[in-house]
Amino acid sequence: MSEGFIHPSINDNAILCWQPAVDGDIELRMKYSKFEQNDGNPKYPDGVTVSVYKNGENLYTKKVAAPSSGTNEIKFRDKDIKVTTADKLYFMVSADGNASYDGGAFDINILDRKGISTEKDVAIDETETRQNFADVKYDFGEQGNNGWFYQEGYEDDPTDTLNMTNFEKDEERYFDESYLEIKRDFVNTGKGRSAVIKWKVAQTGKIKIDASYTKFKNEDKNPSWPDGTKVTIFHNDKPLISEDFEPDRINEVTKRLDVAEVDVAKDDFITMVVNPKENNAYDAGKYEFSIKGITPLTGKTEKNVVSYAPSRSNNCSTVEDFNVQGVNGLCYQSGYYNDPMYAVNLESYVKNEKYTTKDGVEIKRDYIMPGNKGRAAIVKWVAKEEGSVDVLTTYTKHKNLDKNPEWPDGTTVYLMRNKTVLKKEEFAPEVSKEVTKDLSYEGLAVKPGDCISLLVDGKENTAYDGGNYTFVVEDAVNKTTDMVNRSGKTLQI
Ligand SMILES: [Ca+2]
Ligand SMILES: [Ca+2]
Ligand SMILES: [Ca+2]
Repeated sequence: MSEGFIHPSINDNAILCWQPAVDGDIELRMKYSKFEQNDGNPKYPDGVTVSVYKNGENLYTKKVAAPSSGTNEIKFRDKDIKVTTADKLYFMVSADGNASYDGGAFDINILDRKGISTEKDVAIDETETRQNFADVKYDFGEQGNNGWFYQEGYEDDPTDTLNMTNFEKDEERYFDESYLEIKRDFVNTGKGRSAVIKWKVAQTGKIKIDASYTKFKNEDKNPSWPDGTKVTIFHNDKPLISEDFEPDRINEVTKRLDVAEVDVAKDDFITMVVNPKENNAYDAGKYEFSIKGITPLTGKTEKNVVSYAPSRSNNCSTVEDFNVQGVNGLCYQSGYYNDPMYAVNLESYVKNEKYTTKDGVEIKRDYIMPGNKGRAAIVKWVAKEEGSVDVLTTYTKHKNLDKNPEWPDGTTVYLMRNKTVLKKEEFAPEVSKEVTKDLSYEGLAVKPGDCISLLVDGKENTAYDGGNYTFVVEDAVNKTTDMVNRSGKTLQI
């Protein structure tokens, strides 16, 4: 018996024994490889029997033949064994009829499973309606944030996985003693542990998945030792796409694992599993993993709140009319794809002051801030009647005061009628001055229900993307008829 070898004799079983250090729950993973035989009479070796016992209780028994070439491998896994320090686990190899070529090797892993948690044990904050838009790059943080979980797994299994417990806030990483490590854009497998990044589906519908994995170079002293990784994207337990990454010594290798379309139900899971294969040497890599909804967002829109009552006309002003959703035809929304018709009303409202979201969208009567991962901030007005209107609107980009002035990437601002772009302006992240641009459009023909939107897109990041805006619509024909007493006071125009 040695570290990599175990051989029974004809009269004596070979036995390894393990005794728990503390009372608790353990997971046992056992592999046994039966080495090949080279007997003069290849029919003679009769293999071995491998057994696992907890004290006198048999947990597993398997007959393993001696192959004439290569190895025969068996695996046994028990995820939940209760142990006390008085218990003993035995791993036994018996020679059976004869001990000819009965050599083999154990690989035994015992994992402490006390106090484990899974995605089922963590409540996701659903105080705002969660949408099928998520991106590890932006959402990375505590377990459950925007539906994401960072876990350890075993081989390719996406379902039976455990939350990593050691979240190092300052380092922005999950890390454990097996060297399993997950960051917002970096992943390393652990010894015998797969890295699992899992997202809980927010709403029933159709989504697309954008994912990629970049395998770093193999720089091991023993270049033939690393065995690469296997990366798979699952919908629940069903693999959608899988790629193998060889331990390339010369190149970093990037492969995409995109899924163009998949039907999902609320509370399903979309999971990336990075399997270390047999060892985790030089398994580190970069990754991307994001979800985008295809079917419409969940929530209320202008259709739920805007009235066409006779008291309303083709006039509005955010400064005058800022209020609950729908008042005087105005809605304060966020959405994706730079499409104001792919948007929903913001839900969190501080009376007479602002609308906000947890991920940073903010709209006031004169201030607007977009969200990340493509979440635009939108001020939308719905036309009351057919006619011609003047849309008077400006946007003022605040100064870029970021410590790293290279990082902010500015905004793009659109004026749109329904899905059509009427005006578009780029705002660079200027460090020295505020920049105001006018996106007004005079003499715009509208029909009842047409949506006129000021849309602010934060681009790749939303650093210093806040800006002031004005947004006024005036009926181009009946300018004077409705200037008074819309909101109970006289307008000073
Ligand atoms: Ca034998
Ligand atoms: Ca590996
Ligand atoms: Ca930006």
